[in-house]
Amino acid sequence: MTPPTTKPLPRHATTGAFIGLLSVGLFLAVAQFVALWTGRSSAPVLAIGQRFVDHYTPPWLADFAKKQFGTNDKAVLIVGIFVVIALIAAAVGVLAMRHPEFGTAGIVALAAIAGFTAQGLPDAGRAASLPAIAGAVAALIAFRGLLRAAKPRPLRLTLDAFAAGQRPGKPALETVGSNDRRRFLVASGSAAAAAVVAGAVGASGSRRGAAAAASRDGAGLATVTPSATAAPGAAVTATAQLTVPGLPPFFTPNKDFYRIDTALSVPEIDANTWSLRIHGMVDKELTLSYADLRAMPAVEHDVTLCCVSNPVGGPLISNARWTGVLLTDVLAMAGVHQDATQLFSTSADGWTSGSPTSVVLDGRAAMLAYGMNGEPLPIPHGFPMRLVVPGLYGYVSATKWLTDIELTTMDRQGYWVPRGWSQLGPVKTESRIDVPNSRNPAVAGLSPIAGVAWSQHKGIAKVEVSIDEGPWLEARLAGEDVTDTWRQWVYDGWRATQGAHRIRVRATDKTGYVQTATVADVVPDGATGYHEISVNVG
Ligand SMILES: Nc1nc2c(c(=O)[nH]1)N[C@H]1C(S)=C(S)[C@@H](COP(=O)(O)O)O[C@H]1N2
Ligand SMILES: [Mo]
Repeated sequence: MTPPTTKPLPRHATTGAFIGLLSVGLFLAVAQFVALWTGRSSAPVLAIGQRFVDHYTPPWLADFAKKQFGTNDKAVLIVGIFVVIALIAAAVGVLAMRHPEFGTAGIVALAAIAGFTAQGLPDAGRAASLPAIAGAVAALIAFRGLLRAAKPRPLRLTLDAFAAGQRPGKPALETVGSNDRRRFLVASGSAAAAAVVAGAVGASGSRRGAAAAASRDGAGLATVTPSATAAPGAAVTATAQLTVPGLPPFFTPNKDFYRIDTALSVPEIDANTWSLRIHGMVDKELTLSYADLRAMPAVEHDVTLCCVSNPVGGPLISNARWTGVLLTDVLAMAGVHQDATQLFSTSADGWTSGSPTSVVLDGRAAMLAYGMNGEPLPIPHGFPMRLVVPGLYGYVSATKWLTDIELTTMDRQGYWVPRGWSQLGPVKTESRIDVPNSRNPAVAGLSPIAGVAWSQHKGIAKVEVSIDEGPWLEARLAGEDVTDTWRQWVYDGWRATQGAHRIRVRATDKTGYVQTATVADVVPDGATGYHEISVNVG
């Protein structure tokens, strides 16, 4: 007869893996719950993920992830971290069935990694390691309890049993029965229920988030006096909008505005406690509050923002009317030194960006923006304050959740520069075909071809299309709002015939430069080549 204490390994292993998963699940859930007070970014998975993004992602991997998953790359990373943690938890759980020290050590190690990582993040509060500590305490209690519950209870021996040859610590087969199973079910069920409740409440939002949202709701937007308005206003923008079904609106609604940043959890900033520091090569260092900036003369300006990693024909471009103050007005108060060649900006989450002062101070409407399309800056787009510089890609200019501006030289490198991207990022003259598309297909007969073209701060002079390798045909341009925005175009002379067709587009900017046909990747300074679509006319 096999001794009753040595249960067959599979069951043993399954129980161990289950205990490991449950303990770590409780760890993560309790940590998430405590992060309600310490900020979302201090929750272990987000903290570890953020650290990974900022420090351990080689350019090729970032590039691969972007190409493979697009803007879902963050979700993929978070799921990946969950999977890795779960696998380790299960493996350590199996080991811990025989050597409980492994389980204890595993939980302590996870807490140490998560705690130090959270504490090391740029926007860490003083208590950023608290979620990990609380999670570890809960997980250790659960782990010990589950382990105890999983072990069969030593038999209380009767004299009869003793006489029958049983010995303490060696329970007979029938004692590893329903009582023990019930005990384990109750223990694991309680742990699971606690994890679900803590996790669900913890995922519902944070105190910081609520404070940020409340200060945003209370922010309102200044009424901009026409004389201070840098944008020409509604009369002109009306002609900037063509009425072609399927063409994106001239102003991108905030909810549809593309979003790109490295933040796994959006910085949640209370405008009432926020401040902007301006320092470096200036006469007078400044610290400005949100109220200080809101009290300055407001400007409105229309700027089309685009991302350097937008592929030819891609969606990472949007247009908005920004409200804010002119950067030059703010910098004039600080007094920028002649030899300061770079405006280096930092966000609350430690992201950095550098723009040449020769660009931001050349008279264009570079601004500190707090309004977007008539509402306070949405939190994902940088509330309470961001930079917007017409003519530069976002990665070298458009710092969201801005907290710091340093006037310095070109020696300092912004976030993306050591990761393989160019230090200078002027927007390239580009064009895109939006119509026809799957919802607005080409039809036999007169069928419009339409899209957008952009060359921020230079302006678009001409757009041409070529059908089936034919000659370049000039499109009709919508009215120009300002040179800092994209410009809609339509070619309405195409008599489509049944069958397959290929359409290409190219733009010419107001400097006379014709968009290049040379195909270039997005790295290091923006994609080039003609956008080409194939259509089937049924
Ligand atoms: N703090 C912060 N600001 C940032 C970024 C970032 O990762 N972090 N990304 C930049 C990039 S690459 C772009 S293209 C724009 C995008 O701005 P949007 O998300 O409002 O469209 O923000 C810029 N500002
Ligand atoms: Mo970008």
